Amino acid sequence: MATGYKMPKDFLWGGAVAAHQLEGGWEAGGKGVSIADVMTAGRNGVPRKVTDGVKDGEVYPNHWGNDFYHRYPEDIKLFEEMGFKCFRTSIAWTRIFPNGDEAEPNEAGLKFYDDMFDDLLAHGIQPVITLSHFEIPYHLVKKYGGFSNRKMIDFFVHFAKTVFKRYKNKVKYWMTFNEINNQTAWSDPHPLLQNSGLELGKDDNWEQAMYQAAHYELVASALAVQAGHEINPDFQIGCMIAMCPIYPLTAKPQDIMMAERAMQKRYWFGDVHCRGEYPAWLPKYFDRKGFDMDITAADLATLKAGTVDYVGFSYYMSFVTKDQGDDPEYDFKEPDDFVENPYVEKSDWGWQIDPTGLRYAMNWMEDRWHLPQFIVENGFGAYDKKQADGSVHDDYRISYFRDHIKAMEEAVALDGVNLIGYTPWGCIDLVSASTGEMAKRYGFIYVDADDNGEGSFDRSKKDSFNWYKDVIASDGEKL
Ligand code: P53
Repeated sequence: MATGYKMPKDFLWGGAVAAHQLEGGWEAGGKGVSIADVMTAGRNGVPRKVTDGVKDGEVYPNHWGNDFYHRYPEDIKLFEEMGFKCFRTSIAWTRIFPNGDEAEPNEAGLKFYDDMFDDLLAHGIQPVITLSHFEIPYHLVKKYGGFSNRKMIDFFVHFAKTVFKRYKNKVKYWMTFNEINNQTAWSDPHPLLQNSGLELGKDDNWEQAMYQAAHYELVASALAVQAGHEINPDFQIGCMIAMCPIYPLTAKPQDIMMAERAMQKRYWFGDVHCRGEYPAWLPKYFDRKGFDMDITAADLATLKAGTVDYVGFSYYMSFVTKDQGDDPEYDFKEPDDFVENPYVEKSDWGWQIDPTGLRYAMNWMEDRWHLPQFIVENGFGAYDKKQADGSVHDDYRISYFRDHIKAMEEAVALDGVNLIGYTPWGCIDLVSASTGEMAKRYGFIYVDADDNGEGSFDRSKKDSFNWYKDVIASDGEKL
């Protein structure tokens, strides 16, 4: 057993999920159709399909998730048993505004979260809430083109204000847009739809569309931050960044410059969220590319006035850039310009395992953004094997967590990073965002369901359950 550093008593140990990946109940209580509801099941290496509406004969795993909608009281008891201080989930936008453009919210949807949050609080667990986690109402995609349309700012802010007011005495920690920077990989239609509700055609300029959508999201986020602070000055409202640090290929100076540009391209979203300003290189880039952006002076003032209170981020892996040749523009393009890192291992899904990268990233963000940090996702997706006696021996998951928690504690104890909490991803097995599989499991809690939604959906503890329970009970010392 390794010994870690003790974390402060008020450190928020917990777990993380997102509504569309575990709730199921996709039509329950008047819920509308979200983009996740029109995504079919993919597989490792096989992308999910997006259908034009919900079609007969297709498999839509988010329609049932892990059935948390009906089973959450049992799950919350298990979270309490592990010692969770907090539970990160999202509010499914389509439970509150089924189409997204209604004036009045859906009371049944609001009531579902009231009840669930009350149950969490009764078990000593505080909810940590993401407003938009890959769950844009499908109607907003079809009618308005998602975040290609400035009107989306109003729809999002209306949604945010509605839930801020309703849960102002139940939720303190909020985040606006989940992994807003995943769409850096703009040549892939999947993140464009998940992040921004964009469905683009052959003739569209996908890269410009990504920057424009992200701009509207950043303005919407800044308006939500301001509104939230008016509704309850104690709110802590963060951004949510997918942090995968990007390393240079070698010590060759051009490789260093390439990695710097790659980091700028992946993390400018955080610069705007945290500093309220576009970084210097980006307007130059827009000019060079000939992007005619709709960014007004009023928008820039809004961004400045709506900076976030903390940096929420996910951490799974790191990347490496390839040799850029002698191009002085360093036009890094994700993911084409990534190469494999020979110094690290990979998961079965090719995600590079790099605990030191977590400590590196925390230092990098501390130096750049000077804000408290909250690790709101970290974890290991793996094929688990349930034994005849019902046990799951997931020592590989324990080993991933041990190494990453150790790196996190070093960043706090040795480097002075101000860290609020740690919520491992998919603390209970749920549907994978990228592949739609149930087989890519992250949980401490096993859910008996397969990729087609067959199974009892019964819950059971994996070996990692008791391991994480001991970590929390020892304030992170017993790893
Ligand atoms: P899955 C890509 C890269 C890093 C994190 O991912 C990502 C993604 C998009 O899938 O997503 C986050 O389920 C996301 C969660 C997601 C989790 O990481 O693809 O915030 O919704 O489930 C793990 O293995």
